[in-house]
Amino acid sequence: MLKTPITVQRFRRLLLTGAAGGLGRELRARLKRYCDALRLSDVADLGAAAEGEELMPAPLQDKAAVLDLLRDVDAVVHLGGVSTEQPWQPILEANIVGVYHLYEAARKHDVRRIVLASSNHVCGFYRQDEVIDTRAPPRPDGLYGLSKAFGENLSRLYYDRYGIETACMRLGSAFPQPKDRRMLATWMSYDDLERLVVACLTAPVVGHSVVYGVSDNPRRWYDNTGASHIGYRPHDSSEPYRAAIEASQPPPDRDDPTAIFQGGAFVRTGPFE
Ligand code: 15L
Repeated sequence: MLKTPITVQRFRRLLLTGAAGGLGRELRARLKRYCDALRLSDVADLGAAAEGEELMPAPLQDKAAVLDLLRDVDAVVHLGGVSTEQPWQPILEANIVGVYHLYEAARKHDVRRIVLASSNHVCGFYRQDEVIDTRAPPRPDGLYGLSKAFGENLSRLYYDRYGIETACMRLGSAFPQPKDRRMLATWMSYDDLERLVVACLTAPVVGHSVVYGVSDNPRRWYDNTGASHIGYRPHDSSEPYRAAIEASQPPPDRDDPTAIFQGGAFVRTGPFE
């Protein structure tokens, strides 16, 4: 059940891309409470429009369609694109060409703020015995992480040249609950995801920021001190799940790269061609 919405400014129209994906479906119901109109886009089926929703399916590689998407929106939550390690072509089309189309459309329509779903996989080759902060230079663990680093850099350019503010959310593992030992560090609850997105949408000043999307897990690998101006305060923690996960899943081999690096299994996924 959805909790009471966080009290913040109300938007006239928000755009949510990737609205048919796992996190998109979750945010669809939640974001509607913060705006008069919620424009939803994806290439996958979006179902029927509820009251206050506008459905605009669009492939991100279609420049004209993306230009239409950003017309008359106050802000964008961009979850669209490839969200796992995949062959180069789909990553190129959605996460490189697509995100470029998004920022060009924002520039042309004078959209002032974008909340960009980046990923912990931008930094997946940092080790699990390191705590990295919001200034950590990218160390992508694959083509997917590399494409998210591109999005972070592109948004930096559009802030420096055109003043379009972006909060790059380096999301950890946003699922109903942590699934494995790694997620005891990287997990983010859906309620905390909502808190983060709303904070990124409504912070008085975002500029160009990186913020880690992670719950208040005691052994997390990310330090959000450099993003305190965003005002994100996680309320949840993976700790209540620890005992059950540790009892049911044997500790990994210490030489296993998926237990050495923060990106986990992503560090050895692919190549696909
Ligand atoms: C991500 O970036 C993925 O989109 C998500 O599916 C998870 O695998 C997550 O990272 C993770 O690292 O757990």
